[in-house]
Amino acid sequence: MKASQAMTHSGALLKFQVGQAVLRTLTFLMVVGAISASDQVQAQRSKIDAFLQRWDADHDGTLGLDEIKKAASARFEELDRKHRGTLTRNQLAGMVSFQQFRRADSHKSGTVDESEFLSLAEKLFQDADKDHDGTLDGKELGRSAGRALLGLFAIRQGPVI
Ligand SMILES: [Ca+2]
Ligand SMILES: [Ca+2]
Repeated sequence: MKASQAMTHSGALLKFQVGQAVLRTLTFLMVVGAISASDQVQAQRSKIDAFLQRWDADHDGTLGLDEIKKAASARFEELDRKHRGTLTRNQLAGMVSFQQFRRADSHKSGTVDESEFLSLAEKLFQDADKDHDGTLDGKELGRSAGRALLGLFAIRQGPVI
């Protein structure tokens, strides 16, 4: 074998080996990605279940508007640590979008009071109630509109901050 041929050969072999290593790494990352995605779905599921169980006062396995309003009222009080009766946009950061906040702030005071917060929860409840039966089941809570509602309670997909 000539020197140049040997070089080409080892170059090709090196490329092949690098290719194999990259492939292995990609496969590994894909597997890890799939596992963590299903972990996240699992974590999300158990958060929804925990939320459902906590607020399902009549134990029918779903959340009605009155149950959501109770949860929202408790959430408002939890967030309003200084008992001002209002929440600023900063206090709701990461839970509601800017647009949601503006829409919720019907008095245009720059803050959201408890009745405005409950109206927002009611609106999100209605958006999430896809079959319009007046209650939210686990499936409806897991959809994007359901997750928007759960966002008020800081229960959302992905890491909770
Ligand atoms: Ca219920
Ligand atoms: Ca429903």
